[in-house]
Amino acid sequence: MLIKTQADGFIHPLSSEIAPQQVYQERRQVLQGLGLMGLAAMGAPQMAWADTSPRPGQLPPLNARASTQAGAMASEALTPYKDATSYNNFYEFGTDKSDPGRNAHTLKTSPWSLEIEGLVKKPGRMNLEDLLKLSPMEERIYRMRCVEGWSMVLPWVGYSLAELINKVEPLGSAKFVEFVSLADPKTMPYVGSRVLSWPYVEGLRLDEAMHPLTLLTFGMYGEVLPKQNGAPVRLSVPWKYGFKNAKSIVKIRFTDKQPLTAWNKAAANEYGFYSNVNPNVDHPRWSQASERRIGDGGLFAKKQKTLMFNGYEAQVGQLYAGMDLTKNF
Ligand SMILES: Nc1nc2c(c(=O)[nH]1)N[C@H]1C(S)=C(S)[C@@H](COP(=O)(O)O)O[C@H]1N2
Ligand SMILES: [Mo]
Repeated sequence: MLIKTQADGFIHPLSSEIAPQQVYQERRQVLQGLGLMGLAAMGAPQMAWADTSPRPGQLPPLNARASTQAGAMASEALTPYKDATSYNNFYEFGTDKSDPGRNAHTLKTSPWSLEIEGLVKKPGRMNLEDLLKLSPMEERIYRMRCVEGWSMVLPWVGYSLAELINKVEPLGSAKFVEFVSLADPKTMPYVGSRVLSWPYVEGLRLDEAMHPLTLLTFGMYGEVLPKQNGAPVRLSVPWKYGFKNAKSIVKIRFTDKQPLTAWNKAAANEYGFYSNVNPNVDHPRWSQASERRIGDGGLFAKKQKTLMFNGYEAQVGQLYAGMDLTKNF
């Protein structure tokens, strides 16, 4: 079944129809173990909301117009859930890929609120419960390409960030959006360490933030986001390197100046503001021409070619018309 979204006109298959059977089979076994089978027909994305892990609040069910984009995605297998939750970057919990999965349990995701500030008509604090209700949830299957050379294919759940931005009404002077992650040294053991400056900050140009593909994300694999993946709310910007996807966001600020981001502060020559996936621009210390898909047979798996804009050029290329993307990396 192909579904055409009202909002963006992209045609796309639902994840439950793309997902290799064993992926959902695996989830099914977990749910069976928890005694939760029978709550919904297997295969329906809503199924996995039947999860007993502590939740920040009840997430609404998925909207029927669940969306992602078509093209190459349709043939790609989802990254196994266990890889997506045990191989992470979340430096607040350590710099090793296995650290977030082991340490992020201390993150307190409830109560949670998001502060909206800066150049908007309606600044203020929104609690998570209201944020969850702001717009219908959609499932979107996105590739994620980390700057370190690996990638995943993940079924995210959320709604376009544009929905929230429209609600708070940016002023004409707003040109950029800054995203600030929680920085709580009591629950995040590496906040205070010198690997990055804290809090973790990321940013987008306003038109990038408004693009329908930019997803304000509350879940993945039909469930509430695991803590190591940035619970209770994070970004998913599929055409940019993974580090643009700020996790556990507590503040969104509208500005007239390009935000100074955590990675840009740490190494400006390595991590530019735009950070669009561009296989033609090497990282100063390594090539970006190819990537290793996590879950595909480990370190020995064949690498695959990285695509311009991570494969989303048709949707987002226009945002950068006339820009030199080797200078604006
Ligand atoms: N707050 C915060 N957000 C973050 C990071 C981080 O260290 N802290 N790491 C980024 C990087 S480098 C990547 S690749 C993605 C990884 O997301 P995942 O663990 O859900 O795959 O999160 C990004 N968001
Ligand atoms: Mo990354």
